[in-house]
Amino acid sequence: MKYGICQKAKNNGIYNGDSYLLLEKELEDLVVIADGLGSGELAFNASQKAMEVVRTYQSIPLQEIIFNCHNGLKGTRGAVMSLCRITKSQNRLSYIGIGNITLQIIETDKIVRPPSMWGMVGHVLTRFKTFDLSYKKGDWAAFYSDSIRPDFDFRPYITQFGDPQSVAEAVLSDLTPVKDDFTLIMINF
Ligand SMILES: [Mn+2]
Repeated sequence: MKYGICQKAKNNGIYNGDSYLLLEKELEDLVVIADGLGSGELAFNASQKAMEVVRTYQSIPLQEIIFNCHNGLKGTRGAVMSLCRITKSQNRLSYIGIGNITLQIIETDKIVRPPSMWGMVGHVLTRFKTFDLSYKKGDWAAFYSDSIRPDFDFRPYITQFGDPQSVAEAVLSDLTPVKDDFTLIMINF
């Protein structure tokens, strides 16, 4: 399993309001993106706070991590977030997305895009659920913030570039100048 990651701040800014975390362990990986509301330093602070909370609570169920983030982000701008726990021995992943943020699982014959729940972590959190999904070796996944359209087609990039870091860099290059803070995590399972 291989990861590729690219980030870029809107307008070449100093602060990217998006933050991400990739915690790779022997049995499970945890992948997280938070997009702080708005942009600039306050958005950065909110999404960094989310990463701090996730680090602290990384081993508990995803729903409980979200609740802890919701409490921890009170008093900040708030953030939309996606969390994914990948259980490598079972080729399964569980996913929660809150707000305008996307996961695509790209298989040879189809693309699976589990829906995000409405809300803003730190401000409004209503009902949400965890999606349990499976993948096969060789499948791809793309996690990203809303600088990339939810239905963006990564397949031509995968075909052309083949490894996750090159794919992420090529997508960023094509979307530059980015209209919003950009974060893309590509995974080749
Ligand atoms: Mn954004």
